[in-house]
Amino acid sequence: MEDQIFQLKKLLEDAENILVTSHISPDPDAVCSSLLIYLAIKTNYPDKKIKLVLEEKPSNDLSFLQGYEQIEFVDVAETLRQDNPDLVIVADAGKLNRCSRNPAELHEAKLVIIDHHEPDDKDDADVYVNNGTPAATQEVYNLLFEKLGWTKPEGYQDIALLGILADTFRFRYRNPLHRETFRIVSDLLDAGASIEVLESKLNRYTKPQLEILGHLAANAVVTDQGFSYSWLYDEYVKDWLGKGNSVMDLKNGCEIFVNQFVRNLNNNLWGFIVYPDLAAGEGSYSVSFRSASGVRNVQNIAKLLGGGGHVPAAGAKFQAANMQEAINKVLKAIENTPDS
Ligand SMILES: [Mn+2]
Repeated sequence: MEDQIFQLKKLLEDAENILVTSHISPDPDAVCSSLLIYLAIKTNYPDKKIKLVLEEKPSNDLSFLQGYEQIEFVDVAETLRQDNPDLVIVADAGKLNRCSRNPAELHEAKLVIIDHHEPDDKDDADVYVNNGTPAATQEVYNLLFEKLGWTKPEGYQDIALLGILADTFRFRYRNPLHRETFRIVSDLLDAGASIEVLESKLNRYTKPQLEILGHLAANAVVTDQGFSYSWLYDEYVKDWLGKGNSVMDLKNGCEIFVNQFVRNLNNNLWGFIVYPDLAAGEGSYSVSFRSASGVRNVQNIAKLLGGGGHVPAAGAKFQAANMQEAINKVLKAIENTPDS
C-alpha cells in the first residue's frame, strides 16, 4: 500500500495531461468516484491539464453535484486518440475497455485503476487500488483525503456521500469494511451532507417507470419453492414504447421491481424478472435475478443461461420463441442449478 501511494504520487507529479474516466452506463458511484478524483486533482494540482470524460450520461439526474457541468460526455476511445494524455485514471471499473463502447487504447499513457469489483478480469495497471470497499467512491475518498492528505474540493461531502449511499443501498448489505464506511460517513455528515436530501434526489421516479412497475406487480407469481418472478409481455413493451416512452424508463422501472420487490414477496427471498430485449431484435430476452444474502447463488443460474454477475444479483440475455418459452428456460435453468 505504501508503495502504491508513492507510485501514485509520482505518476501524478510527472503527468501533464490527465484523463479521468469511468464505466459505460455510469451509475452514481461511477460518476461520484470519477468526479471526486477530477475535482481533487484540480484543487491540489491546479497547473495540470485534466479532463473528466464519461461516454454516457447516468440514468439519474446528478446535475446538482458540484462540478457536474464539467463532465464531458463524449466517446472515451476517441478522446484518448485525440488528446493522447500521459496519465489515465479509471474509477469504478477494472478495465479501460469497460469505459467505452469502442476499443479503447492507452496510446502512451500510464494507467491508474481505482476499483472495488472482483479483481478477476482487470488490466495490467501501473497502479491498481482495490481493497474491496462497498463503493469505489469510498476507496477514492480514503486514498486521496485520508492516505494522501489532500485538500478536499468544494462540494466533496455530497459527492462522496452520494456515491457511498448508492452503491451500499444505504448500508443494506454485509460490508467487511463497515467501520471505515461509517467513519467516513460520520465525517461527511459533520461536513453538512444529508442522507435524506441526497436520497430524495436519487430516488426520483417518472410516471412511465411506475407503469412498468405496475405491470410487473400485476404479473407477479409467488411460487411455493422460495422464489417469485414476473415478466413484461412483448406486445405490452412494444405498445408502451410506441407511445413515445424510453428504453431508459423501461430499464429503470424494471430495476425498481427487482431491487425493491422481487426478494420481498410473502416469505420468498429471491426471484427474477424476464422482459423482451427489443433493441437486440425479435426473440431476444433479458432476465434479471436478485437474492437476499446467503439464500441462493443466482450467479450460477445466470451462468447457465449465458450470463453472469454477482452471487446475489445477476442477469443474462438469451433467445426464445416467445415469453412463455423464455420463462420456461429460466425455470429449467433454476431446476438444473445446484442450490449452493
Ligand atoms: Mn461501484
